Amino acid sequence: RGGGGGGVREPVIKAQQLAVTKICERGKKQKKNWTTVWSELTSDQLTFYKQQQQTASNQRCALDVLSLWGAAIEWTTEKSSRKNVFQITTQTGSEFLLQADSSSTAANWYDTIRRSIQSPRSS
Ligand code: I3S
Repeated sequence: RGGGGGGVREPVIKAQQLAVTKICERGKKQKKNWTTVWSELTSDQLTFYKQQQQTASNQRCALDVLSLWGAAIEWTTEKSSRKNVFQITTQTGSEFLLQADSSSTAANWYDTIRRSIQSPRSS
């Protein structure tokens, strides 16, 4: 499988601006820091970029790459005062909160990510 680092890349299923904060990294609690990022979903991972566009100098730098293999997703109303927040917990014990002001946008991401988790491309 192509990882985030430059192997074969799966096609992008969904891409949009979302608010995200990592609250736990490999089991270690992180200080909450919401940022608006450009999120790209493929069948096996979610990648966050600072911006949508490539810079003139070809390579985009990912802020974070979240592997969906063995991940869990759930809505949460307790971990943030924001609305439309859902949490993704990775196999490696990292926790991300994702949020969109539009409930339909958030629900659409939730459903699409959940489908990717449930039926990853078997290649
Ligand atoms: O879960 P918390 O600690 O209430 O999260 C809030 C804080 O991270 C806060 O930052 P400071 O600790 O520097 O005040 C953020 O500004 C808030 O956005 C966080 O809460 P929400 O409910 O927005 O996720």
